[in-house]
Amino acid sequence: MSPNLLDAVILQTDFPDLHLHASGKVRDVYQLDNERLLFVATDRISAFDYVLATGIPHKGRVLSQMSLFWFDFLSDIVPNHVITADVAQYPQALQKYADQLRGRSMIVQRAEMFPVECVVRGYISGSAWKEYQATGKVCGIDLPPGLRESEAFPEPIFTPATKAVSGHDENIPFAKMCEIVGTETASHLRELTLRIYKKAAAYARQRGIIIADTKFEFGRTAKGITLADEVLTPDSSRFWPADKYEAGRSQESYDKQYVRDYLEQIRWNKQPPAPALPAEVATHTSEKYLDAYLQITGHKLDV
Ligand code: PZK
Repeated sequence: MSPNLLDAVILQTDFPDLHLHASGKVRDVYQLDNERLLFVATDRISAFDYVLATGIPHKGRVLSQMSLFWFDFLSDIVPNHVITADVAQYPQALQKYADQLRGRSMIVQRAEMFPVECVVRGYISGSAWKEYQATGKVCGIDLPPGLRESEAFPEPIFTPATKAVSGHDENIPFAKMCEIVGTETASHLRELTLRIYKKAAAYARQRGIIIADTKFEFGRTAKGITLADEVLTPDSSRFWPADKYEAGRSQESYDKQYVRDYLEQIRWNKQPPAPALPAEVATHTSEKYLDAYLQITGHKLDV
């Protein structure tokens, strides 16, 4: 291990001869050739919509390895975009970056991505809770009266969204999704999303984690409709510790609660620049990600 854990953190990778394909708050995708992309998870963390100045040790590897676990777990339901995460099998041109890539990257099949986010919610929280309180519906779906905050829906609900120009997701009715991708594809994506969520959430629940909601991105490849991006990580989902769950109030985040509490405590105005975190907040948060990985997969991630 590095003498100082925070020194080992990768906030920004350095691949001078690669072409960026897409860049997110905490992960980046590079173009390799017409068929393949290189997907890289950094140790960056976002909170209250901004990337913080401090990285979280091991976070990129945890999220990458957790996605790989779920891709395999779900492979009986849906094909996925992963070609390999074994750096020794990467093209020669990437071998000089092996130390930056190991454990936090994968080579994926390039897909024709559907321009919709496939969101599924098993429990009512966040924007869905606000909307339900105001209207009795969530994304146009009628729900029984009397649901309490964080309560499970009678059945998980599919609430698609599109990426708005702001970068925020904009919920759309299922009928709008049908206009965007076609009725047949929309129905197929809805069915896949619900099946995947139910299988994963039942598994995670047995292992002490409630997956309250999550978001999938799919694309079309030679294998047909293919699961892409990252899957069922704390960044793409709400994970709640099951042993602290109680309906009727908001739930603590499995991974980011300590970060949010710190940012509230220092009374950050939530405008850039985002502050740094004290080392103990970063290391505590790192432990939460490592715990989530252990809880879900049953193995420790090597640190
Ligand atoms: C793709 N994103 C989202 C944005 C990220 C990821 N297999 C694929 N084929 C074609 N395109 C994509 C994928 C995947 N996965 C996904 N953008 C393009 C995204 C920003 C950063 F890491």
